[in-house]
Amino acid sequence: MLTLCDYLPSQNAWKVRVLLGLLGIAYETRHVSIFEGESHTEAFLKLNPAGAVPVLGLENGEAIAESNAILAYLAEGTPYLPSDRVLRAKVMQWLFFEQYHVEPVIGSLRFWTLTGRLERNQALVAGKREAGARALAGLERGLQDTRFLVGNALTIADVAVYAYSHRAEDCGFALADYPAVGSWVDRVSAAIGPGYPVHPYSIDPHSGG
Ligand SMILES: N[C@@H](CCC(=O)N[C@@H](CS)C(=O)NCC(=O)O)C(=O)O
Repeated sequence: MLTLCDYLPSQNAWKVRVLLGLLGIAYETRHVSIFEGESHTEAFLKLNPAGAVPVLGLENGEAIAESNAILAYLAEGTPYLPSDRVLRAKVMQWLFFEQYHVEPVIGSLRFWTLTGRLERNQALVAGKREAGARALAGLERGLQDTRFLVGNALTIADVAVYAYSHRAEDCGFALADYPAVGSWVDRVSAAIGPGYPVHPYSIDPHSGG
């Protein structure tokens, strides 16, 4: 059986939970206490040299890290990752967009906001706010004439980009300023369905949240 090394408040891990659920794949969860340093032990660094969750452990002992790489692995051969070369490249385009413009920007600001780390990162906050607004504006432009990021149905591009962008209000962005993003958030939310809660940092006494 697959094993997911998980940390519940992580939206990177949330992406993987969602896709495993949509695909109906059974898996075991291994909770990793990242604020107690569990993702930086020698054993964990063998699974992911970057020392972060999520990591997907395969039946053959291999481990795959980086949330979007895990999504691509799981989605292979399913409608969530089209086989057409151009559509597939467009899915990749949004996965890379997410890892450059969304996760390290909105994800970091949200993390700092929800765990009381804004003050100590003050020097970076203005730049992140500007970059976050640029990311949402880019997403807004990308969603002008399409129901989902790539074509007319949910793909892993939507799951990945939605993970942090739909929570942008947690760190001070107003989704009402981005109407196409707002409608897409509703569509993705309906396509994913209930059953994938966003866990607050406050469930982890070590997080500061
Ligand atoms: N680019 C990575 C980011 C992974 C990441 O930053 N994970 C966080 C939780 S959201 C983590 O495990 N942090 C622990 C640490 O860096 O020590 C991905 O998409 O999977």
